[in-house]
Amino acid sequence: MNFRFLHCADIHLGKGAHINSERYADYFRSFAAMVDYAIEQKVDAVLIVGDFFDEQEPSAETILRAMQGLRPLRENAISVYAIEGNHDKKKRSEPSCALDILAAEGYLHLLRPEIKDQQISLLEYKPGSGGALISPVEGLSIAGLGFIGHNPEVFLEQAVQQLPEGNRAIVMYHTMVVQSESRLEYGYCLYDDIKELQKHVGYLALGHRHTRLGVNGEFDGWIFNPGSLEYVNPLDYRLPSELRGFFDVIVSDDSFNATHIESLKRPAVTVAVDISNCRTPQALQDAVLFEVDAAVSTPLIDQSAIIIVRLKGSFGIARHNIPRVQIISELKERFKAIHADLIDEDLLRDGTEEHVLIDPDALGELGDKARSLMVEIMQGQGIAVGEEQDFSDSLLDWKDRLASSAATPNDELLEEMRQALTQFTQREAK
Ligand SMILES: [Mn+2]
Repeated sequence: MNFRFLHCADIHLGKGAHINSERYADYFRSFAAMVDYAIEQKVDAVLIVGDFFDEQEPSAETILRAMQGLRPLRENAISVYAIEGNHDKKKRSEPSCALDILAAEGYLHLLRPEIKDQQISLLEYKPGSGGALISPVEGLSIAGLGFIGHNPEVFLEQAVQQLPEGNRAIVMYHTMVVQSESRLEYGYCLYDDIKELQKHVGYLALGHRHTRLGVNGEFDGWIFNPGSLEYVNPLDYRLPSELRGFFDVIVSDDSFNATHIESLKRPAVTVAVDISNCRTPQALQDAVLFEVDAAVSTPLIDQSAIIIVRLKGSFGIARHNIPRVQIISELKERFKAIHADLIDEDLLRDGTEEHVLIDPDALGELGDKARSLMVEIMQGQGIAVGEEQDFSDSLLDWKDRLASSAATPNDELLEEMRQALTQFTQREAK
């Protein structure tokens, strides 16, 4: 067999728009650099394992630039296979999402399974009519599962049973695999629950976790996660750059040989500043600027790096007296930072955690938690038995839709909502 592909995930196109146009462009630039690599190396395919877009409803500009980014692959006949992630998946109340636009224009093949009554079906993929299973070359299958929040391990097992026998298989799945139950969160798989599937899956291509997994043979060497291409969340910046990138994978008759390639990204520095002895706002500001000056070299200044300051120690002044705005504008001015931020370490639950409530970018994760909580409440109350997940997704989609519609939703919208939600209440009455 002769097949070579790139495996990437969590591109988050559209991110950074609220910071400035340059930061917004960074995400496209990082993707473009990977596309250049794909063409130079003449790979056969690129796999995008979820969260290509940062939002469910990317702006028209973001969709346009995504198309520009994908076009060279199309021109070079490099196939692109994509699945939805939690950030860019189709809303339940709508028939299609932004990825469907790209698929309809021939930029990528969107693999999407059918899920009905808690049963997943992998239909054979046909351009124009969808499906989740494709064989790009004889003897090899690619299955795309997307993001399934609730009990992802159950759906993975169901999907694996539908893989064609005799073929080697790549399964694309937007989920995180963890070793211990204490790390388990909504949308994650516990390794013990899926390790038997190794017999049937040659390469489990993951997305969702923004740092790489699989370069050290973790999880018996068949599970790979490339990490995001760019830094996505504020706490990402402090981690080494090489943890994020994409895999270059050569499939041979008896193995998947994956090499992790670090992606191009905006340089970032995180500077920890102990402010225990600062008694005045001015002293605090001086301490921050002094430490940053020591940590940031001229090349970093020339590249307009991202500068994150983490305040440590017990404060000599009240938190609300910290001159945040002033410090951030000083950092931008003096060190030409494209983006600067102050993180108050004492407010972080745990310095090593990836999800922090004060992080505005973690709102997506918070949405996931809301879903999971809603499911638990429904299960406890016997509401929509067996369809708790679907009902919860549906309710949250409607909440979003109503929030973005006019103050008083029109009759048409209300009727649509009635139809979408009635199925769940009827089930309960049975
Ligand atoms: Mn994700």
